[in-house]
Amino acid sequence: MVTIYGMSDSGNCYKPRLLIALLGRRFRHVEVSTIDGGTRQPGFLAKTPNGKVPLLELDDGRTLPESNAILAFLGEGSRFVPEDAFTRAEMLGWMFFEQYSHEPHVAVRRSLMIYPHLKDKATPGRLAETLAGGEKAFRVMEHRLSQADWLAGDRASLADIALYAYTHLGPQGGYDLQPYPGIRAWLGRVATLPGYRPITWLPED
Ligand SMILES: N[C@@H](CCC(=O)N[C@@H](CS)C(=O)NCC(=O)O)C(=O)O
Repeated sequence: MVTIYGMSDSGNCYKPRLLIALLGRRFRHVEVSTIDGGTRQPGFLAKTPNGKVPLLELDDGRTLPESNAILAFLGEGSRFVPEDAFTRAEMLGWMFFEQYSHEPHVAVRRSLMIYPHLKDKATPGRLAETLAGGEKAFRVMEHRLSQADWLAGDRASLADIALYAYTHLGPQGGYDLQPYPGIRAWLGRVATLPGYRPITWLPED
């Protein structure tokens, strides 16, 4: 059984948990937090020198960092990876978009707003910058989701899982999702996929 080292309230760490839930598979969760210094412990850094969660560990000891790479590995051959090469590339395009144009604003602003230890970093300038960046990302998503049910192709893919994670947490970062009816309808579609589990879900053992 695979192990995921992760922080339970992190959107990046929720992505692989959600995919595994949708696939009906099992995994072991090991809580490693940025808040208590867990990601900077020598034992964790020995597994992943970049010191970030999530980290996937296989039974043979191999490790894989980067949430979207973990999605690609766990989702290989599943219904969440389009067979058509162009649609698959569109899925990857949205996953790269998530990491470069969405997460650095939407996830960062949420962290600035919910974690007391980051209060000093939540300057008016940083909050304004991340608000504008996040709203731009939502406008790009709305453009697609006002015309289509899913981000790539005509069914849910890894791109939807990757972008769902922090988009549905947007209000915690002070984003108003009311102006984006396409995004709101899509959030509802993801949340009704068979096997869906919320971010608070962790396996029992
Ligand atoms: N690009 C990475 C980002 C991972 C990331 O930033 N994780 C945060 C928690 S959400 C973290 O581990 N931060 C610890 C640190 O930067 O020291 C991914 O998608 O997995």
